Amino acid sequence: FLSKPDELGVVAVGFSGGQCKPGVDAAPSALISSGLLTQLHEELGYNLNHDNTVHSYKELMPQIDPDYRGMKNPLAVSAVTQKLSEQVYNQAKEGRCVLTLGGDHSIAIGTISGTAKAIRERLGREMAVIWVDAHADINTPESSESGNIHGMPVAFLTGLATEKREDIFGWIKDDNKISVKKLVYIGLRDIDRGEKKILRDNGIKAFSMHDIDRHGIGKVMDMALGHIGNDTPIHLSFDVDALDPMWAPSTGTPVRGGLTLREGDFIAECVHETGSLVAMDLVEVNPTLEPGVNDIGAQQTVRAGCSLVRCALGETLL
Ligand code: NNH
Ligand code: MN
Ligand code: MN
Ligand code: MN
Repeated sequence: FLSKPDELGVVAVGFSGGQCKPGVDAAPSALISSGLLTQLHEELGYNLNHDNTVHSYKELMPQIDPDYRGMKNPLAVSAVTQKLSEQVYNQAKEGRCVLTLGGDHSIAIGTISGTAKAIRERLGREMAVIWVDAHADINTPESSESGNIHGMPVAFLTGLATEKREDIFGWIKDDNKISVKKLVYIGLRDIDRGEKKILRDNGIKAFSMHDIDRHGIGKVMDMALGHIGNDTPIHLSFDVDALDPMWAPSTGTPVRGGLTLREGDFIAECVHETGSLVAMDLVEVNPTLEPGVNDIGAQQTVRAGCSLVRCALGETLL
């Protein structure tokens, strides 16, 4: 194991400023109320290092936050992710695997920048990222059609997007970044035109739903982990919208034709089996979007999210 096997750092991030729909900030409380942390402690045996707080970072919110280079809420997202980066870094540098419960996917700017730096310092290694998502989230501010920063985290984390202003992601330094060579996507099926060009031009490894249909999830995981290489620290960033809306309907941008819950769990299990997991994000659960009757969609989505996390942390290990 590249992290202490029985310890887990937990950061709960109630933040929704990376996109326009309220409610994704309620996910950490919903996941925790449904028993996730208790299960991790009592059933999987982790010692949890958690401040028992769902952070909303209200104190960091600017009074006015005008669009900048087309980005919406740039000051807020930058300030929150910078603070989160430090929280995750502090956990990871102690050798703990770090679980972050989001929040929208913009928070990965904070989590990945924090782990990347801690892993460099602690292990002298560059970490890999497995990004499981219907979307590639690799827009630059200029290529983005929406201006939502949750569609841009990978661009800032790889240095494909940069900004000098310290208060708008200029705080992301080289030691916070990851290489495009160590990035692998799984589950893609809704990629913007500009993103397709970025993926092609940079030769980024991506397994779309088409690849999963063709090869099956087992072969795809062999190829994905083969690309990363043995013994490479892995940060798993899991957007719940990678799952088909049948399993995870309560999310801001559902896209049909996604992973079954079992395929999602399998991805998480395979990452666990490597022994190289150093951090996981679970993002984009929005329990206030309820397509079903009586909360059923939200409950289902929360349960799916809990399952993904437990699988990544070793639940199904015999
Ligand atoms: N690609 C779109 C954008 O940049 C959608 C991103 N939405 C997501 N990403 N949910 O995971 O706005
Ligand atoms: Mn205890
Ligand atoms: Mn995403
Ligand atoms: Mn997505």
